[in-house]
Amino acid sequence: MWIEGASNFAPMVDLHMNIINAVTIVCFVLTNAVLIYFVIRYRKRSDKDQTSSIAHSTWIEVTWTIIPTIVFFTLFAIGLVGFRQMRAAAAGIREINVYGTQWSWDFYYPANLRTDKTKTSQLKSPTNELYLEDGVPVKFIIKATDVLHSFFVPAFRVKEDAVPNMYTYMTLTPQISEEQKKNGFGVYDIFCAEYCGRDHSRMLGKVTILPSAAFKAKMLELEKEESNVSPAVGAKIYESNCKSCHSIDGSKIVGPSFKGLWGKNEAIESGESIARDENYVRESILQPGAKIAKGYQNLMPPQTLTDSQISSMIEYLKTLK
Ligand code: HEC
Ligand SMILES: [Cu+2]
Repeated sequence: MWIEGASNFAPMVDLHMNIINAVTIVCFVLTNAVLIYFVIRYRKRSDKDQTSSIAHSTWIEVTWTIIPTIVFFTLFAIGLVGFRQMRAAAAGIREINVYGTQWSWDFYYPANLRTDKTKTSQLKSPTNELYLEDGVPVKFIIKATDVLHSFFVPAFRVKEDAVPNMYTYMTLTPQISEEQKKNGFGVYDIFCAEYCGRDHSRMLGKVTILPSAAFKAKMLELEKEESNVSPAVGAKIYESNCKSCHSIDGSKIVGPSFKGLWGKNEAIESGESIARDENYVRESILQPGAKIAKGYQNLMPPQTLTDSQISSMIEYLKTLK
C-alpha cells in the first residue's frame, strides 16, 4: 500500500517504515530458513539417537543480544528525532484551530490573514475543508466539541487525538506532493481515526495545499463571504454541511428535504403546528433538538454557522421551491 507524501515528515516516516519492514522480512526469512534446516539436519535418525548435551554457547548468545539491541536502538533513535520534530513549533508559527464534531471537521485561521486589520475574529473555512499554504509551517490546535475524535491526514503521516475537554496540538510543514505538483495544488484526505459513533466512517474532509498567491486569494474569499449574504453562499454551505442528510429534490434522506421547506406550516413531532420561517430555521441549525420535524429522529448535530451564514442559508432555502 502506497500513499503520496505531502508534508516534511513523509520522507522520514516512510524511511522508518521501510527499515522496519526490511528488518522484519530479513528476520522472518532467516529464522524460518534456519528452522527448516535444523528440522532436517537434526532429525531423529534411529530409535537409539540421543540428544547431545550442549548447555549453551556464549558467542551465539552475545551475538543475538547485541545485534538486535543495535537494530532496536537505531529504530528508537530515528523515532525520537522524528517525534521531537513533530512536537516542536517555532514561535510565531501560523496556528490553525481544528474542531472535531460528530461527524465533521471545522477549521479556523488566524485573524492576521485578514486584509481588514480592524477585525480580530478568526476566519472559518467551510466545514470539512482545510486550506494550507505550500511550504509554510503550521501548528494545529485541536479540540473535540463532543466525544473523542482523532485528526488524521495520511498524506502528512500525522495523527493526533481530538479530546473534548483539552487542547492537543501537532505541527508540520505542508508540501504539495510530487504526484500533484503539475496541477499546481494538492488535495488529500482527512479521516477521523477514533471510533466516535454512527457516522464515524463518514467523518471525512479534504486538505487543499495551495501556492502562496492562491492561498491568500482563498483567505480573501473566506473573508468576503462572511459579509456576503446570498443564496450562492448558502448553496456552498449546503454542499459542505447539509447535503449528506438533506436533499434538494424532495427525497427523504436522514432529514427532511429542503425542497419546498421554506414557508410551509406543518406539525412537528410534539403535534404543534410551526411555520418554517427565519427563527425556526435558525433554531433548527443551532439547536436541532429543540423542535423535531414530524417523522424524523433527533439526529442532526448542531451546526457551527455564523449569523451571516445562517442568513445565506435562509436565502438559499427560499430559492428551493
Ligand atoms: C447528520 C445529518 C444532518 C445534517 C448534516 C444536517 N441535518 Fe438538518 N436535520 C437532520 C434531521 C434528522 C432533521 C429532522 C429532525 C429535527 O428536526 O431535528 C433535520 C432537520 C432540519 C431542519 C428542520 C426541517 C423541518 O422540516 O422541520 C432544518 C431547517 C435543517 N435541518 C437545516 C439543516 C441545515 C441548514 C444543515 C446544514 C448547515 C443541516 N440541517 C445539516 C439531519 C441533519
Ligand atoms: Cu470522529
